Amino acid sequence: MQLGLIGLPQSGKTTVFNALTGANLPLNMSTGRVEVHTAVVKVPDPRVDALAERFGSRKRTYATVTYADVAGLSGKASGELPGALRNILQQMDAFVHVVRAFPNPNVPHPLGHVAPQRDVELLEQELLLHDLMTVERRLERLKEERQKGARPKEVIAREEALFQRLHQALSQDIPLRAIELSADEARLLRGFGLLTRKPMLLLLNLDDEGEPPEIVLPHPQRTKVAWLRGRLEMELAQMDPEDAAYFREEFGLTETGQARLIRLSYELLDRITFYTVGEKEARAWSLPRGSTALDAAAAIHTDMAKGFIRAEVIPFDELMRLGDWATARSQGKIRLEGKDYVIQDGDVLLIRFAG
Ligand SMILES: Nc1nc2c(ncn2[C@@H]2O[C@H](COP(=O)(O)OP(=O)(O)O)[C@@H](O)[C@H]2O)c(=O)[nH]1
Ligand SMILES: [Mg+2]
Repeated sequence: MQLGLIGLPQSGKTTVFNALTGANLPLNMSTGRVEVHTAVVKVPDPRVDALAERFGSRKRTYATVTYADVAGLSGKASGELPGALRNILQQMDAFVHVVRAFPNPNVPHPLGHVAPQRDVELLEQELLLHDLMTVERRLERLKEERQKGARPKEVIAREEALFQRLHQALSQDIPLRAIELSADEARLLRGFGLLTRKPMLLLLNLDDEGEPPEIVLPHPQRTKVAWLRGRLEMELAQMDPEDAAYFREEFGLTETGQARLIRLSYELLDRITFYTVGEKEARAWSLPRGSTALDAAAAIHTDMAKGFIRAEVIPFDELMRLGDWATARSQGKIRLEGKDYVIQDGDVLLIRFAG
C-alpha cells in the first residue's frame, strides 16, 4: 500500500518523509523535476506486541505501508499535470497532503505568505481539474462508442450515466472521495487513475511550537486532518533514542508523532488487520475490508488457500481475556468458519488446511 506525500514546494514533504521513515534525504532539493523517493515503514501495532508477549513469540511482524516523497506539484492549478507526475500520482493508494503551517523567514513560501486553508484548496483544485479533464475525455470516448455501436448499448449507457454523475460533482468542486459509489461502480473506475477518489490525509506541518490552524472542509468524507512538528520530528527521528526520549518530554510530545501518523495513514487506507500467533511469530496481516477467510489463507500461503479446510477464529480482545488458545477452545470461544466468512478487523486466525 503506497501513500504519496504531496504538497506545494517547500511545504516540508521531504522533512516529513524523513520523520516518518527515518530516511535522511537532503532538504530544499526542489529541482523542478518530477522525482520520487520511497521507503517501507512498519505500522506500529500494540496488538502484535500484546500477542507476542502473551504467546512468547520469538518474532514480531507488523503490517507495512510505503511512503513516497513526490516532488513536482506546482499549485498553479493549470489542469495539465506533467505526464510523469500523473503516472506516479495515479499509482498511489492515498495521499498525504503536507500543508505548510510553519513560519520560517528563511524559507520563502512559493505564494508569498503562509496560508494553510488556501494551500489546501489550491492543491485540491489541481486534483479536481485533473479529474475533470479525465472524465471529460471519457465522456467523449463513450459518445463515439455509442455512435459506432462498439459495445452493447446498455453497457455504454450505464457507464455514461456514471461519468455524468462524476462530471456533475467535479464541476461543483466536489471531490470524488466524497461520493457514494456501488462496489461495481468503484471497480469500473479503478483503472482511470482519478486523483480526488483517493483518501486524503491533510497533514499540517507545524513549527516546534504553536497550535495547528483550523481547516474547514466542505467535503470531509474519507479525509483526515492531523498535524506534525515536521522539522522537530525529523531531528528526533535522527537522534539516538535516549536523547530523543529526553527531548520528547521537554516538548511535551508523548507518543512519537511518527507512530501516531503512520497508524493514522494506515487507517486511511480502510484496510482490516487480522493476526496469526504462535511461539515462532506474532504477525499482523493487512487485507481490503470485505475479504474472506479464503483471501486470508491466500495472503499467508497459496497452499493454505488450495487445501483450505476451515478457519478457527477468535477476536483479539477475547483471546487476550481468556489467555490462550486451549482455554478459549475448551470454553467454546473459538469459532469454526468456512471459506466465505468475512474477516473482521482484529480477528486472530488459525487456518486448517490439507497440505
Ligand atoms: N521552521 C520549520 N521549518 C521547516 C519545517 N519543515 C520544513 N522546514 C523547512 O522548510 C524547507 C523545505 O523543506 P522540505 O522538506 O525540503 O520541503 P519540500 O520542498 O516540500 O520537500 C527546509 O529548509 C526545511 O528545513 C518545520 O516544521 N519548521
Ligand atoms: Mg522535497
